[in-house]
Amino acid sequence: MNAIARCSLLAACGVLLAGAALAAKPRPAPTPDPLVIERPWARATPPGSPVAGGFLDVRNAGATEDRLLSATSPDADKVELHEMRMDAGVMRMRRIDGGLAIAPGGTLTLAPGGFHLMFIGPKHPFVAGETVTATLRFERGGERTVRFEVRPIGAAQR
Ligand SMILES: [Cu+2]
Repeated sequence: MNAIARCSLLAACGVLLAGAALAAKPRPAPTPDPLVIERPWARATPPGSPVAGGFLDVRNAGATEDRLLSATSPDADKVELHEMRMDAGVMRMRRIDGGLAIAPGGTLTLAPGGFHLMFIGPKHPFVAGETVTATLRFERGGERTVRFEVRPIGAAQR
């Protein structure tokens, strides 16, 4: 008597077979990276500039909120998350502590006039046509090292 025939004599047979079928199913493929970094670029600096701006979009294709916490760069003393906004008719910049949320299915946009990465103390001029590097740290997604295309000083494009 083979296993299935013997099993059919038992009241629990259906449950056992269902369990065996589940166990035999292939494992799901690893979840694809839910964070998609798009259009990273930085603005070229005039000589001696103490700061440079970095911009990008982070799309969260996952089902769970993530958060951009911080960044570091080999091309600058440090990198901060900043926000520009109008305050009583004056454009002001402030540092953001605690990171920036990226909703599931949403996109965090870092662009001129809004949120941006501030490269503080560039170790060399940021020259249009070259690239600079920063490692972004996310609450869930871990670290991503991103190369930013340097665009001319007047660049406003995303
Ligand atoms: Cu800034």
